[in-house]
Amino acid sequence: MARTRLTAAQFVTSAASARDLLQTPLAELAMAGRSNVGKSSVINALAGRTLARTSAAPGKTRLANYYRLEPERGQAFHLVDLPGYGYARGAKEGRAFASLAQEYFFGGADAVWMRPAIAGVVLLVDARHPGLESDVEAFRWFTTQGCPLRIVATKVDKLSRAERQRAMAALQQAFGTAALLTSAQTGEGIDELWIWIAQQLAQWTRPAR
Ligand SMILES: Nc1nc2c(ncn2[C@@H]2O[C@H](COP(=O)(O)OP(=O)(O)OP(=O)(O)O)[C@@H](O)[C@H]2O)c(=O)[nH]1
Ligand SMILES: [Mg+2]
Repeated sequence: MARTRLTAAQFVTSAASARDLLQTPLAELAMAGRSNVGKSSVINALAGRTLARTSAAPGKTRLANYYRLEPERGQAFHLVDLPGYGYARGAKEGRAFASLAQEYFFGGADAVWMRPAIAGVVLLVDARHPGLESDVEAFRWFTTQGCPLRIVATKVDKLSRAERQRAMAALQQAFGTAALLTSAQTGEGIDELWIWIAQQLAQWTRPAR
């Protein structure tokens, strides 16, 4: 599979709170997952260049960061790097993350709609820790909304062959669906993730205003 070619890829803006979230006619592809799972690294792997800052210390991405990608074929869209959940070094900050993600997806604590701009959600889970409660909870949260979702297991380069087999089975067991195994380091699975993203973008229809 040839790598998806981009005619442009750039950082657009960071939203620190709900009122900074963008309202544009572009489709959005959201990257969700625990802190340190590798969201920013997967964004860089998808873009084929360093767009997002990564860090060995969890909680690097504290804002919703928007990146505009323009595939050679197909429509430009926004990749949205969301703050990781499960980062609790300071409960107040943890709550702020949670509420920003909540606002992003549902427009507020009591709202039930899914942001209409969302063409799909990539839920990243660490291949070394399949089936964590917070990941399963997030999975349920999205699926009850009928949101197109793909489970993407990260950092598979860290697994031995036997561990891969075990991880695949455990992921299937935890989520009831096959996870896509990826590595931002080796590029494994990134082309396949692009295929899924392109499908979601092609199926997405711009909401009527
Ligand atoms: N070996 C390996 N390390 C990875 C991979 N992806 C990410 N990492 C490392 O994992 C750490 C966290 O990666 P990030 O991409 O910053 O994670 P994040 O989910 O954006 O983290 P927050 O912004 O804190 O929520 C960094 O040290 C990365 O280098 C991978 O595929 N393989
Ligand atoms: Mg990040």
